[in-house]
Amino acid sequence: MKLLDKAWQDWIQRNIERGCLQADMLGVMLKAGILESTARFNLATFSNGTTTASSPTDSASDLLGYRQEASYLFQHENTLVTRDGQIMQVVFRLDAPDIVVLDNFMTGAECDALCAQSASTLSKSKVIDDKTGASIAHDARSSQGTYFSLGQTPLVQTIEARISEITDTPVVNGEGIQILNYVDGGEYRPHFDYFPDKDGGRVHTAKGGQRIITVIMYLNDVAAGGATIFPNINLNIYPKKGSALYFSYFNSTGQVDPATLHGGAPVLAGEKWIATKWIREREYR
Ligand code: PD2
Ligand code: ZN
Repeated sequence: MKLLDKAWQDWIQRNIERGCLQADMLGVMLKAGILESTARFNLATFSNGTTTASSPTDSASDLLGYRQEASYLFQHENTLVTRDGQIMQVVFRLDAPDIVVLDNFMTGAECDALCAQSASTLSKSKVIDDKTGASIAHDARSSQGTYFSLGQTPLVQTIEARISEITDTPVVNGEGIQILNYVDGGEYRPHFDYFPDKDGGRVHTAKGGQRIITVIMYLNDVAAGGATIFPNINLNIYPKKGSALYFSYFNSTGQVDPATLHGGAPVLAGEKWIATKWIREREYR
């Protein structure tokens, strides 16, 4: 997120001290042409802790050394309606790490179509080698996967527009949607989605910067197992067809949140299909 210049930072602090309402200040900032996401972010950051947004003191993120910044996403309504008319419900939120689950992010028909359009191009999933940045096969990841390029099909465009809207990030900051299929004990052992601060990571951050947000969309119901697990905070999110898991892990100082360590637990019965969208700091092309 973009920090505003010193004059705006001082203006925010001065007006908070004078007792101005943040809603009024937001109005002034929007009229001045500041993007809403940037305005809210700066209001939360420069209001001397007087913001009503989250500022936990003993979260896993804090204990692991990540400074959680207030997020305004998903704070206000329980039901979201995206511009294309999809009605979704916020059914879970955690402030630090910043995790939200939305029900009905996609329709059943969209989930089925995405799986059908991917089935013929699946190949063994790989992981990134920390040292070289190369993609390599590894026991830690036993799924089959494929990618769509940005905007590849009308359905992909619809989903990408929805993701852009709920995350308040430009479509062009997203990597292409990845589809994963797990069967028979298939899993993805705990890892971070952000790139390591090592040579192998820098190969990837050179374009588009760091990954900052992940959205995992569950494309089917799984008979047993297959939860997305966050071992540092003992959280398990179970797949539910059409629902989406959102988590973010990057702050304005460039820190990444180690409490977002996560994995895909083994699928014990049936199969699991997901779509993953990773979002970068900047345009990714
Ligand atoms: O399949 C999952 O639940 C899962 C778990 C961890 C997917 C990813 N990471 C991912 O696609 O990054
Ligand atoms: Zn992951």
